[in-house]
Amino acid sequence: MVRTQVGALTQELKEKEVLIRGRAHTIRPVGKNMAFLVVRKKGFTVQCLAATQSMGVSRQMVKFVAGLNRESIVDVIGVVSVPGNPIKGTTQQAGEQLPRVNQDTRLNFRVIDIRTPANQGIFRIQSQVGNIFRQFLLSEDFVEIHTPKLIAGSSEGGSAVFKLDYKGQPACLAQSPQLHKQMSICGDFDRVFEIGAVYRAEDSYTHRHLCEFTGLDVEMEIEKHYSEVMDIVDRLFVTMFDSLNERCEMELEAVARQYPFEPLKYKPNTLRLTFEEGVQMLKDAGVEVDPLGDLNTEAERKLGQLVLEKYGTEFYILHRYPLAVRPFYTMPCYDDSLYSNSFDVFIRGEEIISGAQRIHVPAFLAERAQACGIDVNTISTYIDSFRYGAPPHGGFGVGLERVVMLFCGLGNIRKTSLFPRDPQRIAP
Ligand code: ATP
Ligand code: AMO
Repeated sequence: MVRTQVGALTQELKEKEVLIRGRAHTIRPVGKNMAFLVVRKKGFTVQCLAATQSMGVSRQMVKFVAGLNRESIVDVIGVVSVPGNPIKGTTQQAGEQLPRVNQDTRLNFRVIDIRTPANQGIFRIQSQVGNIFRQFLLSEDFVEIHTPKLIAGSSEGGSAVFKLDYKGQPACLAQSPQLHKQMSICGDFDRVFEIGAVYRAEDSYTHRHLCEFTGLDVEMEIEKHYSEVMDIVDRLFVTMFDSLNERCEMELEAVARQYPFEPLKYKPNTLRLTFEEGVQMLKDAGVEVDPLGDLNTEAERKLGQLVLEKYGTEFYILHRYPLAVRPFYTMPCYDDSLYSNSFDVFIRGEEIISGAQRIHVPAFLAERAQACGIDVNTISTYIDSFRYGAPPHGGFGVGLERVVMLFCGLGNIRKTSLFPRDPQRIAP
C-alpha cells in the first residue's frame, strides 16, 4: 500500500492499493449496500466507492461512510481505477458552483471559507508575493529587519492611530515602520526591508482599508536622485508579476473561476508620469482636480482608465506629488518646494505603494514635523538619529493585501486578508 496525495493519483497508480487523507467533500449513499464519497485535498477531488457486493466492504463500513459529516477528515484505503466507469474515479480539480453566502457570514466562518479553491489560491498567491519580495531584495543586497510595533508616537501623523497605555506611558501601535527603517539607515545598514504588521485606526468602512494589514517596506541610501528608489519598484514589481504568472498558474485559474478577472496589463519598463502630467490628462478629459491637492479615489480610478487607454498599462508610477499632501518626512523638490520627491504606484487605478526621498537634515525635519502638527517631543529620538550624520535616502511602503486584491482584480480587501481586521471586525 502506498500513502499518496489526492492530487497525485495518476494512471501509473492504476490497480495499486493506496492510502489517501482528505476532507469528505460530498457523501452519496445508494441504498444500503453502496456509498459514494468524494474526498478533497488542496483543491483536488477524487471519488471513492464503498460497496458490499462488488468489493466485499462490510455493511457497517458502508453505513459509516454514508453517515459521515461533510468536511470530516478521512483516511481512505482503496484500489485506484481510472474514470470511464461510473463506479470508478481519479483526481479532478474541484470546481463546482459554491453556495452564495454573504461576505459577513463567510468571514464569521472563515476557517471553513478559506478551504474553497479560490481562497486557497488567493493565500498561496499572497505567500508568493511575500517570497518574491524577500528573494528579490536579498539578491539586491538589502538586509531584512524587524522594527518595534509598540512605539511612543504616531509615525505617519493624522488621527488613524491606535493609542494604548505602555506601563503608564502613552504609546501607539506603529502605523508603519517608517521611523525605525530610516533610523536603520542612520545606523549604516545601507539598504533594508521589512515584512510586518501595520496598524491604522481607520474609522470608515471602505473596500480597501483595513485596521491591520501587512506592510512590505523598503528603505535605501540614495546616490543622486529619488528615481533610484523608483528603479527598485520597477524591477521588483515587474519580476513579481512575471513570477506570479509563471509560478501561480493553477492558483490564478482557481481564483478566476470564482471571481473572473483579466490578467494584469503591465510593461517591461514601468511607466512614470509626473503628478502635473496626470492632472493635465484628467483636465483634458474634463475632470477638474486641485493641482496642489491629493487625488480622490474617483480621480485616481479615472486616471487609471486614461493611462490604460493612452499607454496600454494598468501598472504605473505617479511622482512629484504636491508637498502639502505628503507626510512630514518627505523631501521637497529641490527646484520647486511646492512639489516633493515622492511617488505613488497604482494597479488598475488604485494605490498600492507610497514612497519618497526623506529629509535627512535634522533641523529641517523638526521644522516640517511641527508645520504638519506633529508633537516633536514624541519623535525626538528619531530626529536625533539624523544629528549623528545621515546619508540621503528614500524608500517605499506596499500593502500586501492590496497587491493581491488588485493583481487578481478583486473588489474587496477582506478577500485577501486571512482574518481581516476592519472598523467593525476583530474576530475570528
Ligand atoms: P494611504 O493613506 O496609505 O496613503 P490611501 O489609499 O488611504 O493610502 P490616501 O492618500 O490616504 O490613500 O487617500 C486617498 C483617497 O482615499 C482619499 O482622498 C479618500 O477619498 C480615500 N480615503 C482614504 N482613507 C479613507 C478612509 N479611511 N475612509 C474613506 N476613504 C478614505
Ligand atoms: P502609506 O500610508 O501610503 O505610506 O501606506 C503604504 C501602503 O500601505 C497600504 N495601506 C493600506 N492597506 C490596507 N489598509 C489600510 N488601511 C492601508 N493604509 C495603507 C497601501 C499604501 O500604499 N511610510 C509610508 C511609506 C513610505 O513612504 O515608505 C506609508 O506608510 O498599499
